[in-house]
Amino acid sequence: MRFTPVVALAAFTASTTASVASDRYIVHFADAASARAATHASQFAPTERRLSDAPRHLRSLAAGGEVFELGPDEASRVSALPGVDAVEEDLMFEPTTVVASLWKRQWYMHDPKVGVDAEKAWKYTRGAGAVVAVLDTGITPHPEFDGQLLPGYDFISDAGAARDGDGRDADPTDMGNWSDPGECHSPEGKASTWHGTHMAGLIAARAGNRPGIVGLAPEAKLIPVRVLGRCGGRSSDIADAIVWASGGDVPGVPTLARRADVINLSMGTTGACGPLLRRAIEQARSRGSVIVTSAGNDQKNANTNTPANCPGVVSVAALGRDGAMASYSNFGNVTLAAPGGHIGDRGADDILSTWDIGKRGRERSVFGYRGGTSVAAPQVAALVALMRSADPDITVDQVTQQLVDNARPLPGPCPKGCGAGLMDAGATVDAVVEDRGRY
Ligand SMILES: [Ca+2]
Ligand SMILES: [Ca+2]
Ligand SMILES: [Ca+2]
Repeated sequence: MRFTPVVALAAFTASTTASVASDRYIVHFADAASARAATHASQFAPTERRLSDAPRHLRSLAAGGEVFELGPDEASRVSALPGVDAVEEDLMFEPTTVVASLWKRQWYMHDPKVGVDAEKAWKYTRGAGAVVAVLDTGITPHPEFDGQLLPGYDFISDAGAARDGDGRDADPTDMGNWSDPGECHSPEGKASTWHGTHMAGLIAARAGNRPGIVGLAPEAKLIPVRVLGRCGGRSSDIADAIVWASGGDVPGVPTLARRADVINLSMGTTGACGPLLRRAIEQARSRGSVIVTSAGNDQKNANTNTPANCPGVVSVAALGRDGAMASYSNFGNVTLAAPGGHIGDRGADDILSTWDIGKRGRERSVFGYRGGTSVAAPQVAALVALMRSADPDITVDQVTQQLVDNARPLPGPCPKGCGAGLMDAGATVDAVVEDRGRY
């Protein structure tokens, strides 16, 4: 007996549950007769149909193919039926900066090869109770941060670099770090990067809102700390901000009620780790804050880049979409690696996060791609938040040890050294939960 597509479609869709949401798919049939039979029969589907009761034919397409409403589970099985050549999703197109759900584009979270296995970690925790300080260019308003932010601070003491009219203040809003031609070692000038906003989204963009992304620790809280302005930031401001974010006293600035569990430093410059940064980092560690830094994008050993070369930090190299060390990444003296995408032509192989569309001042919240060791570090910082959420008593050194012990082998080559391997959120949080109370 030969099953027609219609009969076969009806036979298996009955076994799917009503809880499976239907979606639109384009079914390509092998011949006109199969198409006619399928589309004709589905006209007799009940008008008050429940979702996924039966495939519902919506229309025939001028370029060939029939639009059906199918559950996502049904689609793959329909494609295997006799008489069906192919099934494709009726994709939702929107303006390039905003799409309905961006989870599929967050490959760094779930790609089986080079992703960090967020979903396994989320079986245990989404970061509730943990606090992450992001020392960066500040923060911009974005729907992804609604309810996610704790009060931050602006540590930029030079008003010209801060662009907010004064020195240090309690408002860490990013005023833009664009440069005019000839400024900041840039002959052509540069657009604002909204770098801090991008880092913050990777850590704790909230879950559940659409359109949107989700951070690796969506229930953790963010402390936005502004230290990088026009042409960058000074170690004097950065060191004070590290002390402050870790709960220490900085003259003239209200002390934090609760120190950050982890401080993200996606920044660097060539040189040794100076005495000031060494002391600030050691003090922060002694108060229980883990320091995560980018390894740097200089294609050199990370021991040439500071703060990546400061004692006691977790330094993070970057992997490309293929799982090999990214061409720009520093290497060698690093703790581990995380997905970082590419640099240059920004696209789907880069790391998607929160952004603002403004070229100078902020204008409108959007999502955008960025590559670099900068975007690798916050994924590790978010993992530290998950670890502290799972076990608030885990020490700074135990955090580092668990990150190293549970990293997985690199999917691609890194001949000059990527530390312990690829960060693995699932395996690491699993191990922290397993070891809880055993230290
Ligand atoms: Ca200011
Ligand atoms: Ca300010
Ligand atoms: Ca979101």
